[in-house]
Amino acid sequence: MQRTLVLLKPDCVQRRLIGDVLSRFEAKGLHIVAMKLLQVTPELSKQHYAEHVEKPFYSSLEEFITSAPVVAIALEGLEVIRVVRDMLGATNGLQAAPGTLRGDYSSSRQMNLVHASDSEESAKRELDLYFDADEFCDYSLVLTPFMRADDE
Ligand code: FUP
Repeated sequence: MQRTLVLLKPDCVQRRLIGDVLSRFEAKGLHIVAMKLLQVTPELSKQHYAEHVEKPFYSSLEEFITSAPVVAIALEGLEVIRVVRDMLGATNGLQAAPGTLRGDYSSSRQMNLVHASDSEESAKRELDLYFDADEFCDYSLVLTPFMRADDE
């Protein structure tokens, strides 16, 4: 079982697509174990996008990610890091396949609606950035026996 950090970015919040995007994760059977609306500060942006801070596009990226609140979500599931990245599609909405979230809702490289961790290492680092340990809810879903077999 894995956990991943998902951010519904300012474009998602402003375009009132929170419900649509969340419903895709729920329909897929992923387990929401933490969730909150928050304002990303320039400091948090620099921590989150540490690998991009020196890149030419960083100032524009920081301006965007701090421009409105985001929804931070911790999702749990089998192979959830890869599953969610596959659901998002390519980084650039213009290249993302139809049927993926970015393919269906984004026509931009920057305003691509949703962020998701890309490895176990980044998932742990990013979950720690957005959530305290006591913000994770430990509960089971009554429908789990209808979502996957015991040996999966
Ligand atoms: P991803 O892993 O899909 O989130 O994409 P990257 O880590 O490559 O990029 C991080 C964010 O920077 C993406 F949301 C898109 C944004 N970006 C720009 O705004 N401009 C660029 O030139 C490249 C990436």
